[in-house]
Amino acid sequence: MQTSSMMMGASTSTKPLRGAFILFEGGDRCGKTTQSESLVKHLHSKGVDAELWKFPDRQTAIGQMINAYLQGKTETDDAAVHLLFSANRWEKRDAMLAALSAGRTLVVDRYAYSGAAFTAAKGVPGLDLAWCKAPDSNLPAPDATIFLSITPEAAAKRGGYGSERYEKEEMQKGVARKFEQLKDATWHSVDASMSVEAVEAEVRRIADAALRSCEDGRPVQYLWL
Ligand code: NYM
Ligand code: MG
Repeated sequence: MQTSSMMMGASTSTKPLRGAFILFEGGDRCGKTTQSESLVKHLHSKGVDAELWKFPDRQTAIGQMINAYLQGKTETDDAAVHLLFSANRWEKRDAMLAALSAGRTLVVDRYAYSGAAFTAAKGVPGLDLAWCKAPDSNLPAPDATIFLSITPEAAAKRGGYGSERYEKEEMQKGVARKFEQLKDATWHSVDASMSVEAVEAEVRRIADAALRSCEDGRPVQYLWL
């Protein structure tokens, strides 16, 4: 009896294992929604405590301002809206850290990399990549960023872009170039033009490795890496 409980104690450790922060990034129509939902289902099927989060979170007061802007219902200064996107992440920071330390894995659909890439792609004087990155500095960083890579031409063929702001081929090309400059140590580029199943297999491999690194005691990291 004593031996088995000691063994359990040894294998589970006193501090609960933290969850992993797995981020999906990419241009519009790259398959992030399909893949992030599929990954969460897969993790659940393996008994992993996992949740899907999405940025912008359009539910909050700040998120509603962002939503109105994306739908073209309001015009907002480019710098001001950039700071709203960032604030929309900051207002979730405490909940994010609490979930991770409670052992919950967060699968996140867009984050600070989208924030920097989309605003910097506008080419507004003064709003360069360094300026765009600054407000997100010190937010929790992902353990793995899965970048679903697809050419804007191929993405546009997927039933066309939606009608939201930014969903234009020219803009998406600029965004792709900015993402290229944002690659860091967390980055895993996956060819999103492959079949859904092939992308899923790659995604699961990357996610498994991220979960294992957190099990091995990797602490939460902070932007920018
Ligand atoms: N977007 C998203 C930004 O411009 N800045 C940000 O910080 C984030 C998180 O919002 N075209 C853009 C990228 C998308 C749009 O996202 C809405 P989605 O994933 O299409 O709902
Ligand atoms: Mg979109």
